[in-house]
Amino acid sequence: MKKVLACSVTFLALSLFSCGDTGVNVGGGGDDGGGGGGGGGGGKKASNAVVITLTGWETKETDLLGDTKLDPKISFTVTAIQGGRVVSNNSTGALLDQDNVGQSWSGNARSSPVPFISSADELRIYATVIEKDPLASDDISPNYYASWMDIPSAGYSGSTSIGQSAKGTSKVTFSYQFISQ
Ligand SMILES: [Ca+2]
Ligand SMILES: [Ca+2]
Repeated sequence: MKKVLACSVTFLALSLFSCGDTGVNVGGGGDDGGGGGGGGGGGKKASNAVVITLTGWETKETDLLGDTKLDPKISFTVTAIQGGRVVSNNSTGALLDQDNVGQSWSGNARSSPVPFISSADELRIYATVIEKDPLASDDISPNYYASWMDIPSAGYSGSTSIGQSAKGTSKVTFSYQFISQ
């Protein structure tokens, strides 16, 4: 399921992302029977943080003079939106920050828990990918983000990819685990 955002909402969320960005609705509520309840159902504990593990990155971007040994720095931002407003916006540190890794990477780079406002209507996870250069680094972040319209319950986990491997952008694959802390 996909949804196209109104420009105003996108602008409010993060000015880094231009109008017309598309969110990928990963689906909330969990696959464990409750579904769609927004974590409010009896017995389910609401989550207020998410642990993100970067597992893959790909691009077709090239570096100076066509060099394919890229130097990526990758982090994630967790944005909670309530009533059309951003109510929390927290980032992981860099989960990958290496030189000359090429145009793809795979592994397991796990974040600390990233907190968010649990009463939000929507939760988004954005990936930021910087291709480092000595003088002017390039932002090759995905043009997509993951979105949950119902905040998953604590214990819910899964994985997804956002974006595409192309010039000027990236495909980022990650897993997520919602927790209560
Ligand atoms: Ca570059
Ligand atoms: Ca570079």
